[in-house]
Amino acid sequence: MIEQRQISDYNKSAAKEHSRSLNFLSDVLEKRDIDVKKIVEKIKSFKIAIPSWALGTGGTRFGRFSIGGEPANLEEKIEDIALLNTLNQSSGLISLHIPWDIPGNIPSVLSLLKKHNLQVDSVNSNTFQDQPGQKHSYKFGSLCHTQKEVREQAIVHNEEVIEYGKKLKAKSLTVWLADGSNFPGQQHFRGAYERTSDSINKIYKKLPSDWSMLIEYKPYEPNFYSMVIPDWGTSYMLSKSAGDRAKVLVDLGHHLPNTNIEQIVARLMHFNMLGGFHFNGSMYGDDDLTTGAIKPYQLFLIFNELADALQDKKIKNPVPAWMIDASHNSKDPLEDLLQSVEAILIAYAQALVVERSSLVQKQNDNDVAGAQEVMQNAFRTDVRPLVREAFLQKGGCLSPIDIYRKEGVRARLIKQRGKSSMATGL
Ligand code: PSV
Ligand code: MN
Repeated sequence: MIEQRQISDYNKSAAKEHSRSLNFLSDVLEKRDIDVKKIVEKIKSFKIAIPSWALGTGGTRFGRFSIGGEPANLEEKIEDIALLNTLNQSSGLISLHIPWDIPGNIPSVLSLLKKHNLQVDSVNSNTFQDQPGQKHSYKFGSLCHTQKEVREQAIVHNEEVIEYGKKLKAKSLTVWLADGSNFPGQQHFRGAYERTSDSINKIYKKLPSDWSMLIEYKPYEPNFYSMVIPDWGTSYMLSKSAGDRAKVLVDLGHHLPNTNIEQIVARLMHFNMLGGFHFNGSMYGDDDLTTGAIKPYQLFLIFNELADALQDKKIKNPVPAWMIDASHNSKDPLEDLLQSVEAILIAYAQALVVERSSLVQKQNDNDVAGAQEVMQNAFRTDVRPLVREAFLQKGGCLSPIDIYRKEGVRARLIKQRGKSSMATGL
């Protein structure tokens, strides 16, 4: 859709303005003793997975408004992700949800991925919906179900997902359960936990030895009285009982309003238990809005904890698997994803310009106002030139969303795929 030549032409036209703002920022940061080159390298190495289900317009229970030109199959989804990655060179990973995106022809999917230099990230199982022809229903739960046959069906599904993942060279399985209850008394809490833990342990045993398992929590929705895995503590306990390669996955939208997510992140990193991360933006709950659109300061604070732990030699937690988990119904999904990737990298860059030793000093001295100054100084620094420089150095575009619009990509996709093509997903 967009050729390398068009990207270089765009970059040439924006080069002067970019160097002016980068030089200005470099001066500011050098005065703070911050190594600009190192930061750009760190931004360059940050890779975010795009979920195969976020490329179409999302819907709500009140309706879905297709934008047109949506990818109708996995191959077209891969093409869309390739386009995003051509522009920002930071989103070369695809996360698949099965059975929404069953890879029909594995060799051709693999060669398409190779052609576009993309890799498969975590594979996700789906036991929150019934599929046509499925023997047992998940209406009253899956891995927690009171009936053994239902639990077994859900376990077998997870094993199938692992098999697909092995063929596609994935290295982790993400498990998110909708299991829970809507009314007090409906479910025996301890029994439901025990059955879930037992099922997860069985799935874990089927994981290849170089795989990890990511256990995602969510406080409510689709069940509104209780969820079997409502919080990071439950994910943590389930992981501990499954084995060393089971870890917690934090989805930003899966917290009650005003939860201190950055503290959860710090705690999990401290115990080497943060395995994965789902980015999205939220006002109230699991709103699936664009990352950073509503609470950019919170996103920065979360990155501050991640960056702090990642540079601390005492912390053994490897870099978590980053993924965007959003799909909105009022935007072009590709524009939404470009904005999310950029917002994530900006928050990361802001965290990298925190004057860390000064912050630690202020914390140790109980200099409350001083510590706040350090944090806000970093947050209020316009670090966008660093992110643009990272795009540029990797062969991407200085402004992915601008070129996407100028080249009229959506109109061309509609022409190619039709006005009513719909992507699979929620
Ligand atoms: C559930 O709300 C969730 O965050 C899980 O990660 C699912 O896999 C995904 O959303 C489905 O959109
Ligand atoms: Mn999620």
